[in-house]
Amino acid sequence: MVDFYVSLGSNMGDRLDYLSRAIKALRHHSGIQLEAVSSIYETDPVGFTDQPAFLNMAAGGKTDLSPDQLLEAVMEIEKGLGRKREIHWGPRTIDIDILTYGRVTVEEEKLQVPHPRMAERAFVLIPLAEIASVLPISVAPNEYKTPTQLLEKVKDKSGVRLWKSIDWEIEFALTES
Ligand code: X6L
Ligand code: MG
Ligand code: MG
Repeated sequence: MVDFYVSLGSNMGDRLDYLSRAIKALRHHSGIQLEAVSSIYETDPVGFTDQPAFLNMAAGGKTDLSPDQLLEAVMEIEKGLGRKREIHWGPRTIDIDILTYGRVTVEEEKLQVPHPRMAERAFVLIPLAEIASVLPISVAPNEYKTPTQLLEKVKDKSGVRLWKSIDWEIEFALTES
């Protein structure tokens, strides 16, 4: 079993419902044990800025899937929630990105772990720091930084606002079953 973390985002339709359904799908996957979910943040779009605000969150747990199988699983969930790949960096019902998989580094064409641009993104790091503040993230060979350390270098965090605090009832249900 390996620890993993994902980042989730939605900026189309009922954003909270898409996030909830994605969490539920991860929780019900036989190869995944979800153990933590963050609060939900409303975030200004970055990259392609002319699109609606996102809701972003992070989640983590343990898995006996390989990195490729985990990617397969999250892509299946995205597909089931109506994810269409239209505009690059454009609006999406749901986006699930694998952030870390143990201390494993993956450098494949369709999968890079740790997520290569997570270190600069407040919309990824702020939710992640909430549930995994001391997680070691490989930033160079044999060099690890925690989400908290990475956040110190992010200059502008103003585009990330708390939208819904961790729902302790959901959190409890996650860890109980
Ligand atoms: C220069 C060039 C600076 C490109 C930034 C940043 C590109 C992020 C793509 C960039 C650049 C991305 C989300 C988002 C996207 C999300 C928020 C991406 C891919 N996904 N904005 N933009 N939340 N707030 O989940 O992350 S598109
Ligand atoms: Mg993404
Ligand atoms: Mg993605």
